Amino acid sequence: MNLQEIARHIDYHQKNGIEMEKVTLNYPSLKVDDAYEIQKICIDEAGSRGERLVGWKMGLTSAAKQKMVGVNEAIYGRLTSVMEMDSPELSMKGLIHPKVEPELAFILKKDLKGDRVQPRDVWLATECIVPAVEVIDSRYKNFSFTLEDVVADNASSTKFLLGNQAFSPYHTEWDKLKVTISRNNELQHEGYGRDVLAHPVRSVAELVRMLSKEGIGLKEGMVILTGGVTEAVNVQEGDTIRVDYENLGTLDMTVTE
Ligand code: 0L1
Ligand code: MG
Repeated sequence: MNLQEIARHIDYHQKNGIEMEKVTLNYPSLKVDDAYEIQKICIDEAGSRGERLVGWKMGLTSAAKQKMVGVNEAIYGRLTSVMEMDSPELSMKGLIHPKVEPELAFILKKDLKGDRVQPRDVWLATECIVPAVEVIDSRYKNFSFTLEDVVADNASSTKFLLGNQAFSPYHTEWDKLKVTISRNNELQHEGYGRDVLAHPVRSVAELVRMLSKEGIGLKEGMVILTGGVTEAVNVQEGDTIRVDYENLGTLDMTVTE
């Protein structure tokens, strides 16, 4: 099994927004570690086109999301500079079947590394927390995949929007924050910060511990998407999305051609 070749295949479909068959159909013996290696090779390939690694995401951090896609563990993916939206307009160009989900993003002021990192280390390393929206768009047909497939496809990472207002990590009890997501003025889902691995700070700590297996860590200035606070919502051209973060404000997104 040639991981470089599989990565080239996935990178092509990611870059061009074209759907594909699950890679595990042709490579049923693919292991999760191989899939993370493929993910890394794809991002190196994107790096050779000028994309910079700006952060990381945790995915499948709630029991509800794991059940929805039939995968039993949290996963991580890499965020690059082209994924960061600089306006709340999401163009459907290059997207296949996007979904959006509310997130809480941590922005770091210190590096974090090691297999024993605890929430207290994360607090000391966090500059601020920002309400965010993630756009996921699996390259697999029908959004259907195994754990190995979704890891190799960079945890469906596609775009993310950070709110304009950052908050001190000590501003509120993030696990008690209620978040709702509406599409075209109709409530779709609601959740609480605690739906992300009991507390979003735990998601960052878990990410650091997972990365330590690859011998890497998080760097100062990076953005960490901690995981969907609610289920994801399908979007199409013409939709408007509003995410309400209780007393921390709202984030709006419009979906265009
Ligand atoms: O961000 C997420 O939780 C999504 C991870 C990948 C699974 C999916 O595409 O739904
Ligand atoms: Mg997410």
